[in-house]
Amino acid sequence: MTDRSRFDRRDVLQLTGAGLLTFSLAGCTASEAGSGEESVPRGASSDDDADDNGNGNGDSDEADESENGDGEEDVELVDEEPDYDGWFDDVDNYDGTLDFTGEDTVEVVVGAGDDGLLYDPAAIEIDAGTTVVFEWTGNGGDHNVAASDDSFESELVGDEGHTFEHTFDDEGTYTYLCTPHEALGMKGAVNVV
Ligand SMILES: [Cu+2]
Repeated sequence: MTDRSRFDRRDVLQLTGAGLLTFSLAGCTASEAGSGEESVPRGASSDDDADDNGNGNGDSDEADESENGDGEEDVELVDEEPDYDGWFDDVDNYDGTLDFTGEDTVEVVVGAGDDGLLYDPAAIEIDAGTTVVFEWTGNGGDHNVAASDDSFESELVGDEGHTFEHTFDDEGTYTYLCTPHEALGMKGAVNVV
C-alpha cells in the first residue's frame, strides 16, 4: 500500500503542476482501447478521472505519517477512526489506529520509544477472536498491560522477551494502560470489530 500512496502523491504533483500528464495517460488508454478518438469527448472524461484521483489523496497523506512512526509499511490506518474520548491526548506515539483485521495474532511492543515508556503500535484494530501478544523490550523499567475495564491485566515485569497474551472475543473498544506509567502517557487501545 506504500506504493499506492506514493503513486497517488505523484498524481497530485502532476495535477497541480502539469495536469496534462494525467490527461495524456488517460487519452492514450482510451485511444488504444477504442481507436475511436473522434467520437470520445476526451476533455470531459479525463476531467472526471482527475477529480477522483484528487479526492483519494487526503487519506493517503495520513497513511504516510504512520509509516514514519513505526516503519510498518504494509499496514494501513483504519477507514473510520474509533472515538477514544481523549484517551490518547497525552500519548506521544498515537497516530491513528492501524488496521490488523484479518490477522490471527498481532504483536504489540511493551516498552517502545526512546525511554521505553510506550506501547507500539498504540492503537490497533482487529477482528473478534484475534489474539494480541504483548512483548516486553526490557526498556523503561517494569510495565504491565491493564485494561481500563479490568477485562485483562498482565504481570508487572521488566524482563526483555516477556510476553502476555489476550484474545479479544467480543467487539468493542478496549483501552489499556501501564499502571506505573499511565501519567507519562503509556497507554494503548484495541478496537475489536
Ligand atoms: Cu510502563
